[in-house]
Amino acid sequence: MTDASSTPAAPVTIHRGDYRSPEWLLPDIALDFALGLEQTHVTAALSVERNGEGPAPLLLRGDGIEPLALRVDGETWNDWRMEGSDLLVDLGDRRAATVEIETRIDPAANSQLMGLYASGGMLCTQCEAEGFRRITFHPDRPDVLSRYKVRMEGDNAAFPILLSNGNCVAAGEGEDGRHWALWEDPWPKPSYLFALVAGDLVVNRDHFTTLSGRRVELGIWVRKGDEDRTHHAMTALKNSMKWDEEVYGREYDLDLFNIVAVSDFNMGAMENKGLNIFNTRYILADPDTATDMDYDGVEGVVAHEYFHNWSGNRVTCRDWFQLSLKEGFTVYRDQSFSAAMGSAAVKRIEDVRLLRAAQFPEDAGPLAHPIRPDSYQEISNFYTATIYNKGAEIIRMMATLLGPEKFRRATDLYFDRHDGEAATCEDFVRAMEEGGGIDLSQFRRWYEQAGTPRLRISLVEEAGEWSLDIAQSVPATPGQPNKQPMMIPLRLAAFAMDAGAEAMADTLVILAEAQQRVPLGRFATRPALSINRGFSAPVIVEYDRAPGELAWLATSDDDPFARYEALQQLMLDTLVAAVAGKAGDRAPVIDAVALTLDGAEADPAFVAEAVNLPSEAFIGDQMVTVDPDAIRRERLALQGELGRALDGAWRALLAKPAPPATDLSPDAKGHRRLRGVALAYLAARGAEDAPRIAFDIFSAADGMTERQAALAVLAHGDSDERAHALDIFYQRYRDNPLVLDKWFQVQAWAQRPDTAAAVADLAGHADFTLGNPNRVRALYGAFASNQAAFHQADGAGYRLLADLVIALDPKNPQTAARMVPPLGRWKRFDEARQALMKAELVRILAQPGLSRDVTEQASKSLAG
Ligand code: B3K
Ligand code: ZN
Repeated sequence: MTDASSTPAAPVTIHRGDYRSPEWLLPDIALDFALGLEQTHVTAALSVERNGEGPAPLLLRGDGIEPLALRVDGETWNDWRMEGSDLLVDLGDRRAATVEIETRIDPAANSQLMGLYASGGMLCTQCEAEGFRRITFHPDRPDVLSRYKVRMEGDNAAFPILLSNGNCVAAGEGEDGRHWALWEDPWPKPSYLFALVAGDLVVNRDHFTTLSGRRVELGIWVRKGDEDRTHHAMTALKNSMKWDEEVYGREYDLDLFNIVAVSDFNMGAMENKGLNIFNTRYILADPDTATDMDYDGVEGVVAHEYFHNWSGNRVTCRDWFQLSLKEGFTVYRDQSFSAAMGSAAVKRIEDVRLLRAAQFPEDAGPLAHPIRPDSYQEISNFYTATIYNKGAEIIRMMATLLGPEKFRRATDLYFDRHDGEAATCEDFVRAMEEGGGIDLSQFRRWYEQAGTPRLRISLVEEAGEWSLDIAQSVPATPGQPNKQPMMIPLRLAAFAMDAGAEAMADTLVILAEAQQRVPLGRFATRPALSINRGFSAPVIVEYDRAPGELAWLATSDDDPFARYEALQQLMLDTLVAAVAGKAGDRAPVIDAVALTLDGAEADPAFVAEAVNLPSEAFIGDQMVTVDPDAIRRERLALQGELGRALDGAWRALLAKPAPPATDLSPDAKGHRRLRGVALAYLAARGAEDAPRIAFDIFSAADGMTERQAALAVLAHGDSDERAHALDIFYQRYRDNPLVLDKWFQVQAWAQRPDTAAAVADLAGHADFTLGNPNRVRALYGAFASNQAAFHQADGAGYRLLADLVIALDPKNPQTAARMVPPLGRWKRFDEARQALMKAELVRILAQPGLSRDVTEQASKSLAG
């Protein structure tokens, strides 16, 4: 149903330079909720104190709400007016007052899933970034911090569990089967960290004893029947708490830490103080329903939200332009945590793969923005791969520049200095400078300039002395035509291929100039170069290496990331040449993959990553004009060739029994991942028995990793087994929403000529709903990432996505806006596709009453 209270489109641009400190502070707030699914009555008592000198009225933001009553210091107050959806209260020359406001909301009608909303009979909140103003009138800006007291009352049968931030200090029975609870959070916080949950929930309880010996009660709250699927999340939570103490010296600061899992949620999870709210997808896991990747996702997101308790909550953001201050840093922290829990090398490969898949294209397109943007229309559109993942890379570079000890000193300084404050990115960089004793003046450009820097590298020799000539450039991006050189920490090594001996040990070079010569040393012969080891900087390196050199590095480099990179580059060069019509020699790729497979027993997860071909999208990113059909054809052809040439190796991997699904050790996960890759190669080679082998694996699987991998392989093909497996899967899991999402997803991923038509059919399936963001992402998100299907030449894919955006926008503008960017990549395609993509953006923009969210994304995408 349509959410009538959604904000109408009003493209007002907010500029970072316009920041002014708040005119009024709000040290204390008391909220009283009379809960009901269709009607919740809210009374907010705001204790306000004048901060500025002037007589400014109190500006309270609102969205889709009206004041039912307004009192100042207990007296009815008439000196107020509405300005758009905001409330201005004139308090005369008062310097302090208690302003009481009553509002009424309808959580069941809240399809935006922002503010207080109903999900499956329970009530929950999402306030970041600007959802609190949909509950009550409030300054709703992150630099206004308050101590919260929350009283809620509701029907005991419908809402037996009543939760909010902090500690429950009192509870009792009311009249007519109602009951109440009073929660107090001693830590001042911005409104975006407020949370409330009321529902019929069960709990998995545990506890954690902090470094200083304080006992913290832990609870993960879920719907009845789901409690057995919360153990992995609980272990991840306890491991995160311990890791943050050991690595950052950060202890938890309340006696209680609760997590609630909700099915209808716009993103992954939310770090509300002491009461994290999660998408069920990142809490629920058991071997029968969750893949190894799902398990890793649970661990990573639980850690991410927990780490926000310091990087985000204790030290929060001054304004939303500083979003990367908490998000980039927290992603860096969760990446480091996951690296410590499993294989650091594989985690780094995964993180870089994600950066290249999601962030590099964003940085090269119409929506490119610096990690600290200069302006926005709708802040929800800025929860991007740039803010999160590039933001994390920028923190990582500072950690690299400082080294572990100084980085720890600098983060201690940052946390201690800004504890309880709303800080800026500049505060963080200054703490890095002071703690690390280095000058980061030039490094600050990473916060200012959008676009992925490119390094053009050539190897030069003069009288036996070898050096690198490095030219760096940052491409023009919207609003930023001219760029300055960046400070780039680049890890290098050089090897003598003949002797197998190292010619230049791992070295950190700091680039700062547009053109720079980096001396390497005296070598007898041309060395093999290992560049950007560990992906020390988020840049694109252009350096021509012969297949022989790449093949040598793929097996002999001592840095696992560089080995992965070398093999991927070799594959990429081969594929890009093939797409351009140059049939090169496949032998170096086949030999390098074969040699890499020799290491399968020792490190199966790494090998699985390394031997997997680069994605179609990443191949497209290397081309001037993306040719989706040729890319699919050539990638399948190379996959088929590797399948044929190494048939025995793939079969050998599949012949061994799979590790039991309950074994979640890195080794077992690695073996399962490699078996999935092996099966895909066998199928791509067109082996006659491949569908049967895949179906056998599907049927015999004792867990979701193997089952889903086999189903995905079958979904690409056209066998009888395909239909059979899809049907079995559907019948078995039709009542499990998270698993049913996978059923939609594998079909949208299918590399088949009829996928766009299949997605159109699936959109009409009885189990498809626009009301659940997970389901929308499972079908349309997967489809938009299926390059050849989405870019089908007749434009059917573009039409499908635009139809979705138009249908979803009135209900859930935030999720609708997230579906727009794939249409914005039109510049990368041929003229016919460009015209079709732009026509869909024009059609979206012509919709009456379009949200601010979609308006911003579609108009910027169209402008290019
Ligand atoms: N901070 C939240 C994201 C909120 C998104 C609001 N549109 C989750 C996270 O990054 O941890
Ligand atoms: Zn976050």
